[in-house]
Amino acid sequence: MNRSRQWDIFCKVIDNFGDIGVCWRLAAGLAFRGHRVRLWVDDASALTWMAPGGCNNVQVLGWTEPLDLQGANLALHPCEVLIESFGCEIAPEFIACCADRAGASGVKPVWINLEYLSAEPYVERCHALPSQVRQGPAAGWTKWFFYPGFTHQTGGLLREPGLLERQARFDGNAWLAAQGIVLSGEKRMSLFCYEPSALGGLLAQLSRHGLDGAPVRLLVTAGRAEKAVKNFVNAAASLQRTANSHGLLSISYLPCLSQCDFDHLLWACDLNFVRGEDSLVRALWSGKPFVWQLYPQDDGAHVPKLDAFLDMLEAPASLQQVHRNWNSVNLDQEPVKMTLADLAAWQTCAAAARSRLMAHDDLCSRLVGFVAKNR
Ligand code: TRH
Repeated sequence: MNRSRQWDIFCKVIDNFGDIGVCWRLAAGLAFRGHRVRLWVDDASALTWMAPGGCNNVQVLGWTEPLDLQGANLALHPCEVLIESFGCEIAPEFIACCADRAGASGVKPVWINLEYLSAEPYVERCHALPSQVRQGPAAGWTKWFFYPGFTHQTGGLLREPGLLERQARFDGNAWLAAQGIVLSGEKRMSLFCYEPSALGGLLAQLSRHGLDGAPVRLLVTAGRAEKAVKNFVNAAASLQRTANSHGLLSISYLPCLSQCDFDHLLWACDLNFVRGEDSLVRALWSGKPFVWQLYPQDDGAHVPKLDAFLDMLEAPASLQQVHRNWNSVNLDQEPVKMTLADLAAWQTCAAAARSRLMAHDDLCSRLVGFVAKNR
């Protein structure tokens, strides 16, 4: 039985919502398992809509410079596990304070370096490797690399208990109606993306043909996706009909949703476009067909990352092609025309991937076990 511990998670919001999205989900997951968490974040503003209800036993603290250590009550609740998310470099005054306490008690916190998610082979090689801290007040301590991933030999994926039961009780039509979205038999697609160059082609295709002739309602998330869609709609007269729902494509723009409602959106749709890291995992757990846009890297590192993911997913050829198109790989290819038969094949693929991945322990459980072993 793993005992309750005090965790300190450090998060720097670089851009987008993935950093805070993952750290919040991790913090809430640990709290749910009976742990106490201090989440230090330099910009907590997204939590007002992502997690409006907060979470018992998660204390959100500003990552100010210098850090306000008084408010954290480290004397009463000393840090037992330290999480450095995505190479954010924990505040040195916090390390110094931990080192002071460790000197007095003889017990060092377990220091975890939480990395990005990938299905590439290096993840299994690098997961759980130690690295010696060479300088500063924590010289001689060990940092452990913890890589999320899709196999038993990695850190796993974030997944809360009771997810499938919650989904089984969910009523998509009622949820959409509560958002003010009333449908009349359209296929539903959600859109969470950056600015894919294939977006204009997708909108044109949907407005001309719908999905294989079936009308489509596109549910566009707030922020970059909304802006990208509006740019195309404003520039193309043929797309302006989407605003008043007269064509085969109609569009609804959504407000920022809580993480919980973001799941509801994915569950309510027939096809989901997701991006980054955390929404990809949620799309996998939804068991619905999805298309993933990776965070584009200047050096092209997202291309092998995409290939490894599609292999893991056992994606059929049409799904591979739509992913390559959506991520601007193989630009010489024709934009994919999606058919209802494709959607059915993608559904089979998504359901199979979900059941394979569900058989693995989730990331929080593996992390808690890892910490117990390495203390
Ligand atoms: O926002 P992202 O693009 O974040 C990315 C990735 O994390 C990537 O790894 C990183 O390198 C890059 O940023 C800089 O996508 P991601 O990871 O899916 O995070 C989005 C979070 O926002 C996720 O927790 C879901 C949440 N969300 C809501 O809660 N409500 C919403 O309405 C929307 C659109 C998203």
